[in-house]
Amino acid sequence: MSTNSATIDPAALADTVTRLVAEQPVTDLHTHCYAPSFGASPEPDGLLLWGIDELVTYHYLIAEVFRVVPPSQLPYQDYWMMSKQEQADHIWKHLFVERTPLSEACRGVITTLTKLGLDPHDKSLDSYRQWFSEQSPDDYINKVMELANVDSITMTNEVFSDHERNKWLDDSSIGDDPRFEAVLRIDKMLIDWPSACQDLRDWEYDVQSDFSLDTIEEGRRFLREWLDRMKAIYVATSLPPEFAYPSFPPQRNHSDRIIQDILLPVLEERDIPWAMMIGSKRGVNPALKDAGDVGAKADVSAVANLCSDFPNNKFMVTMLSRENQHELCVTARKFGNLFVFGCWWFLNNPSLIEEMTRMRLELLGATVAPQHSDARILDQLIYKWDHSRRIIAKVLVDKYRDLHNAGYRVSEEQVRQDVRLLLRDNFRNFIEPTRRVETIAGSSDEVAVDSAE
Ligand code: FIX
Ligand code: ZN
Repeated sequence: MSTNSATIDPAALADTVTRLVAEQPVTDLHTHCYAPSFGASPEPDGLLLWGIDELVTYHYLIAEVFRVVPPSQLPYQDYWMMSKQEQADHIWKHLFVERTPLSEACRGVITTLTKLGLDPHDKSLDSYRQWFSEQSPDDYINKVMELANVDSITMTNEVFSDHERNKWLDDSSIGDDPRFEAVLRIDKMLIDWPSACQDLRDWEYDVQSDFSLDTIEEGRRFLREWLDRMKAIYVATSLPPEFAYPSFPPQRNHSDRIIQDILLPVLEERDIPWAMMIGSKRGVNPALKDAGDVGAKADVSAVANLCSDFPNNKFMVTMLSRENQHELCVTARKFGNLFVFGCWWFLNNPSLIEEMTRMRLELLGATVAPQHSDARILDQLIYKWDHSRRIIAKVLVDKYRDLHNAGYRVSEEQVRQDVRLLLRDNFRNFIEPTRRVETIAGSSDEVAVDSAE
């Protein structure tokens, strides 16, 4: 490989890599943040959540406050009856004023406030509320994207939510904000086909849960129409730990038929990936609502079987269990149509991000997307990326040091390229394979995604 810039002095390695990681804009490939055209909090039906009350009532923090003030002292239903501001005051008091905000989700609020120029030590939320009330959501998005150095926010667009679906139907330009890209999220089709079928029939697609008649063609029509309406860059599904392909026993819930006959043919024809987020167990404590889910170990062979049986399809995969990560990396060595991404949900903690990023670089080199934010509240982009960037930089420094000890010097240009691939271009190239990218050798290479090891 030829390089066109001087090699980095080992003494300057940590500072240089940390700076280059901070400077690289990131394409955030999975969030739950919405463009302001979908309405913004505190409007009751606004889908863009932002501001101090949303930040403090993040569902990660709801789970944490019930460890400190258990339901024997504050019953779940009493918490849910409170106004958003009362909930935020309760969480602030117990997790931030009366205790040290040690957990990752608590630290995230502190980082966010500090980076916004606010002192995070206030005992009351009132001054923060005042500051946020002076921001307009539209300009504030730009400020957050600048602080987080995020160049594009990928939404999660829930077609099976009536509320969101109606917004898309009512306004054909709702998805046109250039800062945001859409993703068609279709969990219900794979998890509860009879109910998804009923919805599709209500929306005038002629589908039957037993796959008779025109079900396949009509199911495909549904996906095509919504991919077009949303201009979706991929289709996403969160799947339980029991997810299997082929399913066991076969035919139990028709998921094989949906995958083989409806979903993958449409995605192949459009050259759009299917993102599988595997390992979420929903509603283990339903009283906690969104905070009541857990993760569990899944079977990675489902991923291998899909990648092998559908070589013309592209699969993006993240798994929720720490125990699945090594096997997933090894599987990705075998299939060029498998793209590993992110440290999802309960794995989005410094110790686990570090372990996973290290393992991925060792097994897969710079061919993954090491992180996505999963931000639900816009402001969280600031802390999620600040925290993750520091860890990614730390791991890269170690890897370049190892290379140095092996007798190899990296240049600043090489580091810049690695970081660009990790934080943006690997994902872009995977979803858009004919895109041309500049390499450090100065050539313009067409990216291919279908080469197996
Ligand atoms: O299914 C998902 O996309 C999950 O990321 C969320 O539903 C989950 O609640 C979450 O916020 C995780 O970070
Ligand atoms: Zn998510």
